[in-house]
Amino acid sequence: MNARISPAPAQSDLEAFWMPFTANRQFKANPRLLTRAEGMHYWTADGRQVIDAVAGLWCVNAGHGRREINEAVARQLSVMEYAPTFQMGHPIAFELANRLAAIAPPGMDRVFFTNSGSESVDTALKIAIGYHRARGAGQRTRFIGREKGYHGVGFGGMSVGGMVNNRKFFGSSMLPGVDHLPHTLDISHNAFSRGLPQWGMHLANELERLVALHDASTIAAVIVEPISGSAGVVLPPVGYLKRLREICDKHDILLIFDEVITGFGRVGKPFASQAFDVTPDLMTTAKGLSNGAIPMGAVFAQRKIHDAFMQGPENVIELFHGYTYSAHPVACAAALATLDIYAKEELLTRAAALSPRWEDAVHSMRGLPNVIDVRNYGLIAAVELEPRAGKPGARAFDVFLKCFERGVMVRQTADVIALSPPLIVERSHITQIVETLSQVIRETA
Ligand code: PXG
Repeated sequence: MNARISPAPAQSDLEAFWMPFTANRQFKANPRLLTRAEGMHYWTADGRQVIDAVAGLWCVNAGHGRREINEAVARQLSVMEYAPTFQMGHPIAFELANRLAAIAPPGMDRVFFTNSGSESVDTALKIAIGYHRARGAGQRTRFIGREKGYHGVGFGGMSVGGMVNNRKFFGSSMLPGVDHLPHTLDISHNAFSRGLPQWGMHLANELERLVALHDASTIAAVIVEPISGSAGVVLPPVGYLKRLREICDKHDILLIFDEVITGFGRVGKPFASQAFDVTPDLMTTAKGLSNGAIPMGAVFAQRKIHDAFMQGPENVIELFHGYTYSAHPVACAAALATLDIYAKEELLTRAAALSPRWEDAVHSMRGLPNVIDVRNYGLIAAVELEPRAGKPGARAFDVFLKCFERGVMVRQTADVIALSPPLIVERSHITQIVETLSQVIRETA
């Protein structure tokens, strides 16, 4: 059955795995090991049931252990475990691209496959530069990202991202010519907003300032997350994304939405761009695309972007980019089965129906000790805590640990607790998550 890890592995058994984005020494002194998952739950190595309030890492949107996905993966492995997509093709890659195009925002019906969000971001940045070059504007190479943005950990994504810790350790080893918009988190104006904050649309006008500084003719694209997840859930003020779109259009700058977190139903529509009625030129996705079962990412492009590359001699490769595992057949099988589940269970719109109940539940935490903000949209929420003096992140980390001990897995970044449950979440789960978190916050000085 399940690969069991012994309930109390020796410290030495944990040393070889250098864990990502983890306080390795702290973890290995006190490991939190997950060994089984089904539906809304994980089970720990010592047999405790833990409710998953973050869909793994914002990816298991259809819940854990989905039989249809597992069977599709097993079937594909037995038929053809691998086939290249460089100068070759296999049918389900085309089927998947068509299925994705059918749920995509208007006109975004060309799909480039990757294996992760980070790869999707680097791919989109390269397509943006290549697009301008193909149209005779090869000097447009600059990118505008945003403070607090998270676009993965490749050099491209790190450069346009705005998470200080993800940047400072790597010095100046980043893409040249990148500038950043200000972030839109302002608790002094927007604390405890329900849904999108009313204040802050004008922050989009900072793009005009950056265009004036660098000149539009040097800028390839603006990249933002419609809602930032990793930075602790940062919402776009009402009207903000539309304003970014207008300014980009005015200056012939491409707009890239990084929907790695917001894609595949998280905000009540298949994609955030549909929820916010703003269509980008390129859209990066991963995570929920394959329900986290097999790694996969995809970049959606407006047809005009794709078509700009389709010139010159027909025997010449148009885009010098791709991965050995682009459109890996097993990942395609997992994604197709995932899309079937999303369609059958109407999961890509379920968050819209649940979000009023979700909003009420999470805002019940207003007034608890040290809670300085609660923010929400779709099936996303964040509770921000007052940092302990001189110890940023310590209070929220304690809350994260205690929640896990009490059977609720949440995410913590700095002093923010983020929630993003699988889209199959029921009312009783929401109650359990919020009651446990509330109790823990009350007990955590
Ligand atoms: N873009 C966005 C918007 C993301 O959220 C990536 C790109 C990179 O994806 P990969 O697949 O390369 O990791 C992400 C990843 C968190 C958390 O808890 C968020 C991510 C990853 C890990 C943790 O907020 N997002």
